[in-house]
Amino acid sequence: MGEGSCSDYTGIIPVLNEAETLPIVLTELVENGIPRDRVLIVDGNSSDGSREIAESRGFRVILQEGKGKAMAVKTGVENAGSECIVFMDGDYTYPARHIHDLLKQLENGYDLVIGSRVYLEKGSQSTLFKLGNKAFSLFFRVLFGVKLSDVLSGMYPARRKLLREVGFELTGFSVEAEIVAHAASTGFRVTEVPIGYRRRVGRKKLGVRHGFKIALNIVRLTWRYSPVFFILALGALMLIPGLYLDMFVLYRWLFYGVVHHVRALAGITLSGLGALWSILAVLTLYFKRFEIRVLRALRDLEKKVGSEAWQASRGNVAINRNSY
Ligand SMILES: Nc1nc2c(ncn2[C@@H]2O[C@H](COP(=O)(O)OP(=O)(O)OP(=O)(O)O)[C@@H](O)[C@H]2O)c(=O)[nH]1
Ligand SMILES: [Mg+2]
Repeated sequence: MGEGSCSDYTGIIPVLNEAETLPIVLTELVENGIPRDRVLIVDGNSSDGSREIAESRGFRVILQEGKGKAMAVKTGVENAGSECIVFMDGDYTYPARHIHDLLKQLENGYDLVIGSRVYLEKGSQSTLFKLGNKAFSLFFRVLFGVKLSDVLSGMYPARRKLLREVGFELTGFSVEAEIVAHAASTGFRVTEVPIGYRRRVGRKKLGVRHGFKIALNIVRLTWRYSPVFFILALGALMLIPGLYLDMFVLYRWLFYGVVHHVRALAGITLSGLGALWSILAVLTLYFKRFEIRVLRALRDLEKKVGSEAWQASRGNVAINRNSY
């Protein structure tokens, strides 16, 4: 692997009414060696003076298109001029000291590096959120075969090439999940690095409502990235009433000598179809993962050719055409 340095990067911070925390976030960035001109604040039309706070400290602020964090991320990607982009929230929950370590992994050939929130400050994450995050992680493991522990993290560097391919169609707080789903399902290299996470200052914006939205978005992502699996998995649900009927018929026959012909037929049909659908669903998963492996190999090859051609154009190495 290896695809060029990230010395030129943009730090994108989506901000909506973060006047309380933005000053310490910006100070922390500078203290950690992040130059002001590498940071792009994407404002969601804040009414608390967040925009003015950032501008008065010499940071570049742009107004997002549309509404919601996903659209803010999209606006940021469209306005970032660099190949490497790193995202961070403006609520002082993500320590800026991790930025350089995360970017290093991009330089090591990854396309997306998730800052996995492992070192949690007490009270920084609710149980509901942890459950939702676990559900997403399981979803990514089953569907795409990637082992990630914090797909909803708001601190992650990524290559612009990947981000430009994302549709940004999921509204709400699942923009990160959409980026990870696109990366994992189309052969981009994804990894994670453990980071710290602080308790939010001020009122938490995530609630039970967002929990439902996250669940709905898992369904939408499955439909989008693996529709055949989705249909077959739904069909596999026939196994539950089918097995119930089978057990009932068997029980009545064994203990009471009563034979339920119609229920037996229905039970066998449902459980048979359900079993068949389950097998087909597992097979589609297998083929999906195979497709991902092929795409990943192609992307790796593309990077290798690209970086060698780039080096050759600088006169450093000659392209060895026999090496593929
Ligand atoms: N531009 C823009 N930024 C947003 C919008 N919604 C949230 N943000 C910012 O996105 C970042 C993450 O939002 P949070 O509200 O902290 O979301 P969260 O971290 O998932 O939830 P909490 O647990 O409440 O912190 C923060 O910097 C917000 O200010 C929006 O609609 N537009
Ligand atoms: Mg937050």
